[in-house]
Amino acid sequence: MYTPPKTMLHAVRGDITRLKIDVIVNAANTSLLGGGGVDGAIHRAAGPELLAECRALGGCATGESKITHGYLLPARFVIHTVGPVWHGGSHNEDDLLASCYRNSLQLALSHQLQSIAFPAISCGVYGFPLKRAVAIAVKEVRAFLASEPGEAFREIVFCCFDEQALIAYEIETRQFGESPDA
Ligand code: AR6
Repeated sequence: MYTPPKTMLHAVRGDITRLKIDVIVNAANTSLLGGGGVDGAIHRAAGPELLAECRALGGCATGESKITHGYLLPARFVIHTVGPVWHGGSHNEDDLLASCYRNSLQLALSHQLQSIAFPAISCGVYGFPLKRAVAIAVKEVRAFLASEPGEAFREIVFCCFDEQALIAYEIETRQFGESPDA
């Protein structure tokens, strides 16, 4: 019986705009017209054509995702998703964050993209507690992979801008035995 290769799920430290991968995910805001943090970095690296394509998308609701080309980025596409702003945890933040991951994976799959990198959505300006967000991210990605028949992705990367995020992801992915060095 054919056993498809396992999806490589791992955390790396670095700048997501430098990754040569099918698609990177942007932690955007509902306007999709750019901002600070990873959003600003992605728009700067992709060039003005990205903003022009984003303008035509008409924004994006929290928890949802939209796709554009990558333009000057090494990544072929960008999936823009809008994470929740942290308001203490009782405003549906966990479910909305989980939706960002689920909808982004679904969108990538529907475009036949096989490698995808996520930043720590909502963990910067939007103030989501890092460990809690990382647990949701890893759980949601695993649930998505488990629900897909066959092998959906070759590689899923959690791209961490700082050491603290990297450690949090390494702990969480290692618990499931998915880091290559686990
Ligand atoms: N590569 C990877 N990760 C990065 C990079 C990068 N180049 N730059 C920052 N991060 P944030 P949010 C990390 O604030 O919390 C924007 O203005 C960062 O260290 O970018 O979802 C949008 O327009 C943190 O761990 O996104 C929205 O208004 C993570 O990316 C708002 O910020 C997310 O931090 C979204 O806030």
